[in-house]
Amino acid sequence: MVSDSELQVAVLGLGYIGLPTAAVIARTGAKVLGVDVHAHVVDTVNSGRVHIEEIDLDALVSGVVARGNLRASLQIEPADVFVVAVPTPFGDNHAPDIGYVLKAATTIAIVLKAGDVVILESTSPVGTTEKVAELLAKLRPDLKVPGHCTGSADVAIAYCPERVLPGRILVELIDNDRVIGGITPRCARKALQFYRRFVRGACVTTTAKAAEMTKLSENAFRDVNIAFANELSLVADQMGVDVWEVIRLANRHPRVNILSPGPGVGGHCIAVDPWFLVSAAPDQTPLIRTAREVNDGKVEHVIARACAMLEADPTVRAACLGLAFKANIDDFRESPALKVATALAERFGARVSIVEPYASTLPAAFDGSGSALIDVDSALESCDTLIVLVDHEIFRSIPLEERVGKQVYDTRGIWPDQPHPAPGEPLRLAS
Ligand code: SAJ
Repeated sequence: MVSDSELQVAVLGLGYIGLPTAAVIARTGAKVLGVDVHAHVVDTVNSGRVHIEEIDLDALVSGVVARGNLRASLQIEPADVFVVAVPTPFGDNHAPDIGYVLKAATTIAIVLKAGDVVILESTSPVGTTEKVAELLAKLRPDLKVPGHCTGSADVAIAYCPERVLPGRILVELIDNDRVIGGITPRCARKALQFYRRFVRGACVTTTAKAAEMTKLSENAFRDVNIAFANELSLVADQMGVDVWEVIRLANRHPRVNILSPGPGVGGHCIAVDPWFLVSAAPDQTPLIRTAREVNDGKVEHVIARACAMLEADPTVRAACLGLAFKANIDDFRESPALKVATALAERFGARVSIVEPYASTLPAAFDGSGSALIDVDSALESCDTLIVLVDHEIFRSIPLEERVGKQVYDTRGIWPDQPHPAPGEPLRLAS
């Protein structure tokens, strides 16, 4: 393969995965072109700025853009390696929609040449990489495409799922192990050479299908385990037991590691990807489907519980703490906290205030509700009920003396020192 400074890479999709990936590759000295369909994303990146919040990403992007190693465009250009990081949402009946992936492949086909490597990183249903190969073979009959030719193929096609955690993306892009699945073993080896340029973790090769299923299995594993914790929180509440204490104690067992209950599962991965397995094999996935239903059901449970608190006393003024889908990030996609807060705002209007340090204005879903965005200090002064929906660090650090006399519904278990409820008094609900 060519040297770092000569390598041309095109990253299709400059979102939460594509932009950090493009910037990390650009830092190795490669010339990276980020391709996106949104003009404002292209303009923002070309001016050295970022359109998403991620630790240290702004400095990295501004540096690689200033050095001329990263630029963005609406148009594809020839490259040696193409990395596809576009969304794969689900449509009706939770069926995955790989339309953006196929569109990206169609775009790549315009400039694809012998020797190029095409890598799909988007979370995808099993068999998607083969569909990409099939499409490229159809669009470029002049090239020998792996799986669709005899002898050595002209191009390599592989699947390598991203595995990074929002908030730690730049660290995990380098340190995490990568699973690289080729349409053929040769494809996997070509892609492996590329990842070795910037990945410190181990790079393990396999087939494209096994790599696709590995990614889905990782997120389904987490979803099932969170569902277990969420189910326990309902049981514990029913029994009048503190679920957080039970989990802390159970986790002292050397082979038990229960995750944390919460108001439901959000984000664009764990709440979505397990459906790709369910939709492909509905009869074989009762556990994975039920876990999804338990986690989605938890949001409804929290809404009902919080509504009951506000209905029980019309003088109650509540603050919803957090809108993000998890702690210390500004990402509200599929956020259970957002769902709970908007449901409460819609129903109780100005009696419900919102605290979200990662937002400068309330999302449009609150328009016309009468709810206001306030800061932590105002919430502690003006609200007698605190509904914890996100475990942001700033909420965790509110000391007990500032919570005295307040009714607390802590769906994240951030305040272990919160007094246990007096009989009949719902001071510390977990679920
Ligand atoms: N959550 C709980 N309890 C827990 C852990 C998480 O309620 O004990 C909730 C979070 O609050 C959040 C949701 O689950 O609403 C998902 O958060 P997360 O931190 O578990 O995962 P994501 O969506 O940020 O990132 C996941 C990661 N996958 C796994 O850990 C297996 C990440 O490594 C993947 O790269 C990412 O999905 C992805 O893009 O697929």
